[in-house]
Amino acid sequence: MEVSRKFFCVLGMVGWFMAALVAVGQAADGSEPSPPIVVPRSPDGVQRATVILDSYSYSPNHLVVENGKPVELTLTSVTMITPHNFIMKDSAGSLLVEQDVGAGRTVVARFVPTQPGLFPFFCDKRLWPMPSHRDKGMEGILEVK
Ligand SMILES: [Cu+2]
Repeated sequence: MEVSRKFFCVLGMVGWFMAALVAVGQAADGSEPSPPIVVPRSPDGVQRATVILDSYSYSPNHLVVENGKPVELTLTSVTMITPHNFIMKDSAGSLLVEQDVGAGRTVVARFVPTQPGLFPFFCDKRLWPMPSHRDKGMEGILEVK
């Protein structure tokens, strides 16, 4: 009797903790769509932009680049603990970027778009049992013209 009461008490606390985790996850929800940023071309022909990664957003989250020209994205994380990443792939396989960005780190992702179109990028990190960062709004669009 005593043992089972303790068991249910612990079960109740775990349940409460899970609910609190989910609530915190949802409170920090989503990035607003930012206006499209046309990425400028440097004299060396490289299209360079800086993207800030936070929990749970990319800023800017809509980049416009020219097809066939190299792109260099400086990915800067401003989080203290939470790791993020930057994933972009299209079904045809013309674009594949998978870049981890540790908390507080800056890394550079380089690629050359070979096909015009709209390519979503996103963070697929997740702290189980919470939704993925993408589900919480951490995504954006690369527009190749
Ligand atoms: Cu993330």
